[in-house]
Amino acid sequence: MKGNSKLKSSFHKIILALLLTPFSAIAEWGLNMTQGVTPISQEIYNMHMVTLWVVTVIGIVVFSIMFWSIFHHRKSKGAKAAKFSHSTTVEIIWTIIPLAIIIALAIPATKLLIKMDDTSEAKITVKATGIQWKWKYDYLDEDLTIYSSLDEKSAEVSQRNSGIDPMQSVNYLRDVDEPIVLPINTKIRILTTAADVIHAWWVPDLGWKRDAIPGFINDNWAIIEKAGVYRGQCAEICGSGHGYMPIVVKAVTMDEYTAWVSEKKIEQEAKNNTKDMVLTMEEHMTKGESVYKAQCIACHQANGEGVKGVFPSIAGSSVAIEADNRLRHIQQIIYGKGLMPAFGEQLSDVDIASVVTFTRNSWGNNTGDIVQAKEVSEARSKPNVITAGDSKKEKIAKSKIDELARAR
Ligand code: HEC
Ligand SMILES: [Cu+2]
Repeated sequence: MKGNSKLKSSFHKIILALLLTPFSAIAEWGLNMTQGVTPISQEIYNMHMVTLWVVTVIGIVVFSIMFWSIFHHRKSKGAKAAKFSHSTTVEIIWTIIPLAIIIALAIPATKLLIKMDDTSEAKITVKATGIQWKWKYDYLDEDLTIYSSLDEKSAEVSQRNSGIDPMQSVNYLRDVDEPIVLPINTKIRILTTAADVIHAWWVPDLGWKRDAIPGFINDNWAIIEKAGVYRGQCAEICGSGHGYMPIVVKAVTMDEYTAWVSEKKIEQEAKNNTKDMVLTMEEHMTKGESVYKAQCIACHQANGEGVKGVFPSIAGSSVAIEADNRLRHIQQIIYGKGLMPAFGEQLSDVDIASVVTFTRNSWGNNTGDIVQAKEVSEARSKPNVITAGDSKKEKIAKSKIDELARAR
């Protein structure tokens, strides 16, 4: 008896504590949808809240009637069950009322959807291309392209046995090396597509998510009303690096945006003109390591050993050791191969020279080779030795099939 009342009083305390919990504390749990920073995201939020209240009221009404009926017409009170089975009036009522509620909700929701779809009169258009595993942004009005990859810190922490606690790493897997910079209070159209598999571009604060599908272009728009940094991620399982391609939008004033664009254009210009740079071994190793950490670590791992059966080891790979394979090695980075994406557009001649030099002289690959930017620049205009080998193989395979067919 005594134990029971104790239990009861502690139960009461819990209920009381829950009731007294200030709303601000509940908000901190982050259970609700974000309001975001665009007019559309705010409207989506409002629509969501209206719907939430409507279903809450319906829930309360329906369950109240149900529980009241169960309680007041219980057997112990001598209730006798009614014998009727159909009531046309009741059926009409319980069809009409929900239908009216649904229509009442569908009208504003449809209006909002149509508004979301209207990308006309955008001042700036950015094309976001999902690539395993990074984002490429083309500023179509500016002739500017940037690549946005996982930041070096997250890439390092994500390595097995990195010895760093991810919980202690600020913005772990939520940060990139090059955020997409956009001006505030400007209608921006964002096109989404992909180069390899299906990705999805999602920044919750902008209120929407769009699939990025190879061969298709989807579009959406945003007017960001508040300057700040907004984080998102790829929202479509796109392979083992799916969790390693975050999105970071940096919203700034129009002036800051214009300044950023011209700065990036100068950088881009400089990047396209590195073929005459000559670095020492030491400089190549430092630069190469940082390129490697930013671009290659997700697949080939920090120790260069890759992931067995998926991503080959560069440590000890004939491509990265043998003198005859220098061109193949360089072109592998330029053109990619199979699951390995092409880096030719993203990386400058000197970046590729450094990462090739670095991988030819790390993890026991002690070739002593130095590859300079000029060699990379020349490799770009030489025939692709990688696909050349492949088509030969294809031909051999085909002739073999022919041979087998003839033998039959
Ligand atoms: C998305 C994953 C991925 C990324 C990122 C990646 N690679 Fe690869 N890499 C591969 C795959 C897969 C292969 C094997 C390709 C094949 O032979 O079909 C490969 C092969 C190689 C090879 C040849 C190894 C061999 O023995 O065949 C080298 C060298 C190489 N990559 C270097 C790099 C460098 C340098 C970078 C960074 C600039 C890089 N890779 C980025 C997936 C990746
Ligand atoms: Cu993806």
